[in-house]
Amino acid sequence: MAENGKSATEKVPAVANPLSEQPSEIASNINYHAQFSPHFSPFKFEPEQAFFATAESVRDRLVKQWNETFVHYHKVDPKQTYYLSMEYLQGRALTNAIGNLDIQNAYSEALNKLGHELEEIAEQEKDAALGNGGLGRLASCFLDSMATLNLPAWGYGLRYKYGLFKQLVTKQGQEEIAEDWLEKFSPWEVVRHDIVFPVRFFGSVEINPDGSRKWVGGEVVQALAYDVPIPGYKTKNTISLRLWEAKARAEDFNLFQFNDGQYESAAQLHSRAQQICAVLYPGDATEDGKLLRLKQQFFLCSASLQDIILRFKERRSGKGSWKWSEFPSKVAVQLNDTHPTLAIPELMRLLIDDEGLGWDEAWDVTTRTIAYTNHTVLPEALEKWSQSVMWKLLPRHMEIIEEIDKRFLAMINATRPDLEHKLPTMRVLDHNPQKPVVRMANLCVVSAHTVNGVAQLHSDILKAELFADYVSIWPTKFQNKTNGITPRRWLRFCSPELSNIITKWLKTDQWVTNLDLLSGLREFADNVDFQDEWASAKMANKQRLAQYILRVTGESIDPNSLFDIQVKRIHEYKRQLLNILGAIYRYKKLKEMSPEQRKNTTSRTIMIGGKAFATYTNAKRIVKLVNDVGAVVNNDPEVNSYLKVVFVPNYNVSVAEMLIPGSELSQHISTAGMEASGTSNMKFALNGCLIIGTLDGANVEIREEIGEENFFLFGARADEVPQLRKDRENGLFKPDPRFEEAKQFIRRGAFGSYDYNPLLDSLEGNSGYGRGDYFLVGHDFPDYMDAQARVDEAYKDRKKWLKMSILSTAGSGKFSSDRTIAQYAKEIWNIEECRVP
Ligand code: HBZ
Repeated sequence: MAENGKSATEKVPAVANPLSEQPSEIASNINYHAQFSPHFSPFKFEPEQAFFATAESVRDRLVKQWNETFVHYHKVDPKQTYYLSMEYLQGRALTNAIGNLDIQNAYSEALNKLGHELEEIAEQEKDAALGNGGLGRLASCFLDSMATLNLPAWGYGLRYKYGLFKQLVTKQGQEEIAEDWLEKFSPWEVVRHDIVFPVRFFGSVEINPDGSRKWVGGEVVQALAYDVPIPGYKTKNTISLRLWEAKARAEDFNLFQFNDGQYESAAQLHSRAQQICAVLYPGDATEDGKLLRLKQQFFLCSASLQDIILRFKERRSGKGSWKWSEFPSKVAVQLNDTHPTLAIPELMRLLIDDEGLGWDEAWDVTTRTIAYTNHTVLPEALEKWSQSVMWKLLPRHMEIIEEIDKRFLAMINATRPDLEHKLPTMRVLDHNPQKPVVRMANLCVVSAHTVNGVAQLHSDILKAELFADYVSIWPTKFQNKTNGITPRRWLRFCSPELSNIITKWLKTDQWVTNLDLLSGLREFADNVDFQDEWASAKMANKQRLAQYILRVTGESIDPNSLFDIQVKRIHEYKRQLLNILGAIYRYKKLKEMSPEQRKNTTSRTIMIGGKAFATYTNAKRIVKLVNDVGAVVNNDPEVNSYLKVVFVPNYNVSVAEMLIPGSELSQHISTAGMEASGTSNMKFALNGCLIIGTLDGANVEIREEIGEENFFLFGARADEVPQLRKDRENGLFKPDPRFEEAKQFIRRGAFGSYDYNPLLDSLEGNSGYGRGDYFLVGHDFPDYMDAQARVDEAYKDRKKWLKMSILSTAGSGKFSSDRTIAQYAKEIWNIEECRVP
């Protein structure tokens, strides 16, 4: 027996059938792993050891169906999609895997037999945070839907050693700590020692005697595959997320130098290779940082394409003779934003230089294979790479990009003289003499067969603005694919209480894979019994959240107050500043009220969470401001039973799974036209949380679906924003007195002595860098406060609020990533279900 009396037992456990669903057999399989897949000292079986042994026992089942999926796809040889993304925000995998395998109860019981609770064991797992925010989490939701829909599809990414940093919040504000998610190891990944591809950097281009070209020299790094299984919900299909790790070759270690005592230079190539996958997005302020980021991007593209081509050849050669022109009928490659754009010239290079195709044939194959998703219209996020850096790192690819640019130019000159004057902004290469760059978005638009935005408004803006000039050339190239979220992680597993009620009243659990069925809840929206059950499930989730907040912040919050949450990356366009200025105004008014007057207000707990990019000064000031406001408000005995302001530290996928089910109001308040879609808005609405928001991104469609009377709308519309900015420049903006009052309160030191003037100054003046209120906080403030007043009123009417909450969930069916992925499959990839028998 272990010291704590919990098993793993000293007896040799009976070798259980690893696929049995009997709790006792599962328990012995967990025991078996604790003993025979040892990672710790023997007979230790604390929650941490129990987690790893449990995960390994779950992996046993996954491996079986994973292999079957692979074999089946190989045999059927369907057209397959490859999702290329520099980011995946997977979060934890245990609860999700057990849930998708539909063996929750058996595992719960098995762990009880071993003296543990499943929930506690699941909390031992570290989040896999190989992404920054929405774009990375979207990729992970998509994988879940691809598997659930039995689609032949895989993800490709990088195996960063350090993912997104851990956020520590102190009196000084945010501090970033490296987070080593592999510190112990990940029980989910399987290293494929047989899957290794060389990836070249630098070097030069040689011309062969026959005139063909060859990229030679430079440095070569090995890409080694690590696979993570992605199980579908209640299906055998289990797909792969293949993450590449960079390794130097043994012969790159200079033994001679090492023996000579030159240890560092002996291992130079090894340490250079290790840098490639060391961190998610190294800061790109320095030249070195830029080069490393570009190396990462190319590393992902080259390794993935070599793998895809090899698989294509293997599968085709089993079927007799084949032609390269068939490649696009077997392979679809989706670029998650421009980060993997180098897949375009790399596929061209592999086809032309290695496979001997002519330009036209290679171009035809490439353009029919590749599709591109845009996730932002913010100019600073549109990738541009210096041509000189590109020539240095990827000389052959620059030749190919020049040729693509040249042919695009020739095509416009020959067929569209009316567009000639637009060429300076339409071309792939920007020949600005100061700093010539490659515009990655333009390269994608010119080369991809389909370009899509991620919500209707965003796709409309792409067509009307960013890519307007291309639309008349390729009118059918541009599509919309409104984002979605997986209903498994974001309702079924994160809120079992609410899920059970939904299943009970709908008399089916089919909604988990057919989310449109939630509309069936509408007929119960006024039913008192249903409302009571709904309210008690929400209350249970609020209590769980309150305990969590107490544990991580020391702040005790009242589950009877309105839980108001804004969690997302901290960015000026997302306007956390609008939220906190509203909270400050609320605090000031509460202070001015008599105790009697306060009793008539709606008690609120405002929670704000999110990470600021390490070098984004204003974002870090916002984090600090929220904390400083919390410190004052929460310790003010006059008001703190009516208002609390809490900064939730280290917001990540697992924290979201705790916050969202306990939320009642959530804020999605970006300046209209700036948030491409948003996806947390969908998660909140799905969990019966009401939204206060602008007409931006997917908010527009959420409001349409759940009904405008169930959405607290405020603020300028996207089409008004340019004129409002101009008016402001012309001195026509008249600030609301409430807005001035809130800012003055901070400036006068109500929240401590930290100098918030530079942050507040960004809201002043009519124009100028970091001034002139580019994000229209001042313009939208009065409308925002009015919408907040409507929230307070609505919350006082319990029945009305519950009805709105139910209708939010009932109207969320459209936002399942199953719907999004089914649309990609049909309208972009042209792939079909391939179910493992
Ligand atoms: O992609 C987000 C959008 O802001 C959000 O509106 C949308 O819902 C989501 C999914 O489509 N974009 C990002 O998350 N973008 C990044 O994380 C990013 C990462 C590296 C960059 C630029 C952007 O260099």
